[in-house]
Amino acid sequence: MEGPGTRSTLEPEEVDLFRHNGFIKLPTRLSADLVEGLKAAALEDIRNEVEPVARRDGEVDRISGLWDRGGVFQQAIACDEILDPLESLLGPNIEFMLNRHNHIYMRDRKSLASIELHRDCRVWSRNLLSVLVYLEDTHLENGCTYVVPGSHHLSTLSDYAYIRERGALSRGARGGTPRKKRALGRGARGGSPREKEELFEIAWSQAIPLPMPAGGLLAMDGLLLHAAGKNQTNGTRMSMTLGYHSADEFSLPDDRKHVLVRGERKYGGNDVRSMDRHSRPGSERTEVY
Ligand SMILES: O=C(O)CCC(=O)C(=O)O
Repeated sequence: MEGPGTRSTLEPEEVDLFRHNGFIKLPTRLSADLVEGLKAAALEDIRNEVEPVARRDGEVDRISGLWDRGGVFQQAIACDEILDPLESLLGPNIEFMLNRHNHIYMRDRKSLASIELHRDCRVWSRNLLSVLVYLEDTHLENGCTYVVPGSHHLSTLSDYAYIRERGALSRGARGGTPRKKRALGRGARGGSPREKEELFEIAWSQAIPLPMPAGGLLAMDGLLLHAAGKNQTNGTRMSMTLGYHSADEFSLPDDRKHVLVRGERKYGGNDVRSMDRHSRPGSERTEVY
């Protein structure tokens, strides 16, 4: 039987598991050289505070805008180890998102980033595929990722604000800044404080930890509830978060928030003037369905 790293595409069973559970550990891994290159480049940009960055207590703990940093970052974002298995989930045409994720976190004991359960997008109609790239071994002690399997199917969580709100409250209690309250989706369960508490407890009680090796790759449905664990060691826990979409028939050729990293864009919206079965021979018209 093939081991991890020897197969580059997903088996149909893995695609089914992804759809069912909302996540899949990819069979590929980044090479040790690429991981070391990424860590070195990230640490240098952190040291030199190369913008855009996020800070905690005045210290840089996240570098953003990875694609625009070029070099080893772009190499990793568009590498075969990520895009080959992604083709099994997204098809042959793949775009990288510049306006979601596109960052590297360096988490230490003090880090509170993404430790609340959250979704990476709010509704299913414009979902994304998140890929977590681990630059160090992650385990229970240094805060591996937690996921709630199947939670991407939960329509009652159509607005995850209550989960975040509850998380923000607990974060506030520990001295952080509570997030601004957001309105719940119409008809969503979890309106009362008690219901919010219940949903939060249910979600966390079903969360499972996913230890991953350095270079390991985790693909998640953007609606899956997940969180980073808390780093309880004196070391760091570095990971890169990337977002991908299919380049589908609605993808605009001049979209400046997405970069085509594999295949092609073939725009097929109804505003394209074309001859088709609805048109009279010799005439052109815009089809609107
Ligand atoms: O690093 C993790 O385990 C989760 C990261 C995450 O949720 C994010 O970057 O949005």
